[in-house]
Amino acid sequence: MKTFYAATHLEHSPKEEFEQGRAAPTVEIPERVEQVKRRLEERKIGPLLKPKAFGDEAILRIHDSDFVRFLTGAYPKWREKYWNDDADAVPSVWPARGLREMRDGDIEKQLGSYCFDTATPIGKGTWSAAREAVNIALSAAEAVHSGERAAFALARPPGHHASGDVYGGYCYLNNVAIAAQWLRDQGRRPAILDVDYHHGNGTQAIFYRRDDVLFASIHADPAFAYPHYLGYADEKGEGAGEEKNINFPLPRKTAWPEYSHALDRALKAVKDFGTDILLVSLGLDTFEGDPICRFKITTEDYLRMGEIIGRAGLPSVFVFEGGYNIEHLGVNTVNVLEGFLEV
Ligand code: SP5
Ligand code: ZN
Repeated sequence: MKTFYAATHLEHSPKEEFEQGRAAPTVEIPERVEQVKRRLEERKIGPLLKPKAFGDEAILRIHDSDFVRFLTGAYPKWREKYWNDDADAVPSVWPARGLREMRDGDIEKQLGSYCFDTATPIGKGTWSAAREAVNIALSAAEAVHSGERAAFALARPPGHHASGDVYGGYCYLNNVAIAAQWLRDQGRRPAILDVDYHHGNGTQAIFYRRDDVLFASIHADPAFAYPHYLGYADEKGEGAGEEKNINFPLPRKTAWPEYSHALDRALKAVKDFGTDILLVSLGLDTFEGDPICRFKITTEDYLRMGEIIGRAGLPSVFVFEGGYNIEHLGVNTVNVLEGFLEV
């Protein structure tokens, strides 16, 4: 299996995020991707390739141009306002109910309007890393579109929490959605299976009213887990998109028997959709040892997860999302890919 990787992500290295009432070191760090890269090299499951440079058109099929323009210039604008400080850009005020939703002007105003949490800082290298992550996802999609059985986009920052004009959850541009749209534009019929612990609210929002891309997500119940405001079972799509959005919210401490049941149901929906290419939002934060999550998936289970996905018999594009147990992240990730390849 080909893996696409670029070192650009190393420059996206936020210092802290804000949650539970305080600033804390972020868990979305460069070492995540570097661990997976090392494990891939160890296991020799295929070449590590540099991504191709795709134009902005593919991004603009999913994201609003004002949003992309904002992300491109946010850090310089922040630096210009706070020239005597070196902190990353994080919002501190939001246009909640009763306030005006204004997206232009002052950088503080823009941050609150485009970002939905306090965990997604914009630093010096954030835009170039997010931009390159898109190239990585598109390169993997192109490889599979051209006939490979599967490919892996080893990219960060992740993408599934970002929608057309809102970012958050460590995500800026929605890599998997951009890749799915690109595949649509090549005439394919893609489905997205999201196995990250957190609901892929951005991906859901992007395709919610559409009948040409299926979104199925297995995640921690938002009644107790991030992102809290989306990902419930009654969200089934709207208008043309009716029944093309499927959520499987699961309780705390979910282990393999219950998880695999949801996975089977999700893949059945993927097949019934007439999918001819599968994109997997591959988050490994369902792991029993994840520092910020509460599922009980084991290292062994990830092999089985890969096998079950492989048995769906679809050309598959794996796009890296979350997963924060640095020590086990490499093995867990590559286990999914090896499980897939064993089929
Ligand atoms: C891509 C991805 O996995 N994004 C996840 C973003 C989650 N950000 C906030 C999570 C807050 C969880 N806090 C739990 C603390 C337990 N000590
Ligand atoms: Zn996650």
